[in-house]
Amino acid sequence: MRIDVLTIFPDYLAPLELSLAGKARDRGLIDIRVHDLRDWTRDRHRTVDDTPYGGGAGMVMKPEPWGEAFDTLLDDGDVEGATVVFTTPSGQPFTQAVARELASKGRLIFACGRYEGIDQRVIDEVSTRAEVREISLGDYVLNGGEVAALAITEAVVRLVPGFMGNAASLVEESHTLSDSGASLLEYPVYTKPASWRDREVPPVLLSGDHAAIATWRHDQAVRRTAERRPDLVHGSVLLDDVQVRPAEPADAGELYVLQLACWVAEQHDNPGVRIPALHETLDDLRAWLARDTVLVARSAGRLVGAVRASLDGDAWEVGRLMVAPDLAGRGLGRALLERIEGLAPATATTYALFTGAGSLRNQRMYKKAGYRLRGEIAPGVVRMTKRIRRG
Ligand code: JD8
Repeated sequence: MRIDVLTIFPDYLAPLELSLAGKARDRGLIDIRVHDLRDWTRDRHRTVDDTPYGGGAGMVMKPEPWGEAFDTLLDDGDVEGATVVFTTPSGQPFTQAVARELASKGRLIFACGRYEGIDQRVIDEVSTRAEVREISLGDYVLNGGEVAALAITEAVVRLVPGFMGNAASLVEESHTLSDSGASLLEYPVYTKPASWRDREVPPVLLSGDHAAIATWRHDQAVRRTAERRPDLVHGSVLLDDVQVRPAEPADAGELYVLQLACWVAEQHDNPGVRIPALHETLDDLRAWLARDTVLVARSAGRLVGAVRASLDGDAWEVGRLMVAPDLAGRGLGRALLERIEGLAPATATTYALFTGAGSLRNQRMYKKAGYRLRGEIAPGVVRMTKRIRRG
């Protein structure tokens, strides 16, 4: 990726040398070039600003230096098609989703304004010859666009393939929409010593029980998100006190009832299709409960969801994903899917499942989670798979 930055304060971007971007540059992953806008002025005072038409306080940045700077940078075609980013308080809010969009581009040109802003005709004119994004770092007023360009560059560069040592760590981050669509804040983290100033590390983290650690971390992330960022929890996994844990034999009875309730609804969407879950005995259920990896979700003691999985060759076969019908649509199914995916053994290369050909709502949820239809495996039954992304 090539990144150009246009500014009247080039030194403001010096941190890019130091940080992440600096390392990316050294590894040839990123080509960052910072340009002084005054290099495109023609008067001996290298003027870049003038009084605003219509009066008012402050100065406005003149169009000519910008126009000529873009003439140079946009004609310097070593990378096909540039995306020009004007950082401005009146721009689209910058988010992790926007960072992912920009990280997919071959070239970015940041235009950092100062004073009261840049003559609007510059944005309008550049929009005729390049993709233009106007992006704001946040709802507060800075004195110029450089800080935003720095922050956006850091958030984007670290998403560039090959940049982060282990891409897996990107998956778990805050604001990284999980496969379940839930956007959760990070769980608390700890390192040695286990005891510090009479403060202990939560014992579960020292237990080596990865399922329990995953459960604790998810619940901590859910709790933190609910407390600090309720705006992130629209309809998602935050059925306030849902606890997801490995199933136990004692869950069998409730599980059997929930299974029947869920698949009766499925039968409606798939008339004439033989649905195994509706032809199982309690003992059949007890058998796979003991054999497979099974998670259950409880809310206020009530069994509200469950999912199972088992390894078949290199496929982590996910199945019996169920959510109490009265709690559907809150993201619990997607969260359970995410959790059971997280328990896939290292030898698994693919997540796989099947659902009713008529179960369009389920198929939509699986597609949103990254699964792809792989055709009918029996009359009225479709298979969906997703490759496991690791590292
Ligand atoms: C570009 C000039 C200063 C802004 C009069 C103060 C972004 N999240 C953000 N807050 N502020 C900016 C930003 C501020 C800028 C410029 C970005 C160019 N200013 C102006 C309007 C009010 N002064 C930003 N991204």
